[in-house]
Amino acid sequence: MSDFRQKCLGGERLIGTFAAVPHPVTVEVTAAAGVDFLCIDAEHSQIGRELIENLIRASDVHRVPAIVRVPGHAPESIAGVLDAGAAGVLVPRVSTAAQAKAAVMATRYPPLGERGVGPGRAAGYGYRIPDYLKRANDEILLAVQIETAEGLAKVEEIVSVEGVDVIFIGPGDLSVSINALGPQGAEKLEAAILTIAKAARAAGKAVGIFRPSPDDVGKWTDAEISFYLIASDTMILGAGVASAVKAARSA
Ligand code: 3PY
Ligand code: MG
Repeated sequence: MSDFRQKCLGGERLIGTFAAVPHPVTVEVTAAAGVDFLCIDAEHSQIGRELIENLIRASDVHRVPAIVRVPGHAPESIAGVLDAGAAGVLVPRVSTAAQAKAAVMATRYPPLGERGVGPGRAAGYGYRIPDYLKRANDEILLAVQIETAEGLAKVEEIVSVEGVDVIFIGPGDLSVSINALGPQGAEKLEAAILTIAKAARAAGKAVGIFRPSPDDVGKWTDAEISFYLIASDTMILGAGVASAVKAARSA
């Protein structure tokens, strides 16, 4: 098993961020800055399939595992990023056990799943297929997002799906889907997050969450959430520039 997957499954706290800027320089800078992993966001950024491989390569320069949030559930987009060398996938908007099972099938080679064999970067461009086949099922991380009202209602069936490693909570979509927006919805949203985290832990799954800032990581760690995506390169860049400019203006 890869160190990365082992740490995830063991519930070790891991801190990463989303890569949303479609350029390898940003990924290289982020990877060098000390994250435990990063997640290339192909769902909500304009990062296309051809660029993903170079972004993974940029992360590899600093030996930082790069997972990819795929745009949807299509097995071919999951296979494409794994062939490019991603350390795992984050599958958004998983609302049923059938969708979670399909993600397992797309991520694992037979007999565990239905991933197709090909000469991609992960398999040494075809020169190391047998070696890659031996280790891929063991090394690749599968995280699925629960972030809809349906997913919340069906949480027990989703967390029971064998082969899912991390249940990742998307509070933004969840708050919209269950109508828990803004400060008035905070209590409802928190209860939903805790319901998902508790069910996932009871089923032996690691739990992850997106947080826009690191401020409340301690609180969520107390709820046994261990896998964090904190903001994104665009959010951190904007906040850093704003704070430097503010400091300079008040000097
Ligand atoms: C959400 O909050 O909806 C997310 O998907 C965060 O990653
Ligand atoms: Mg979301």
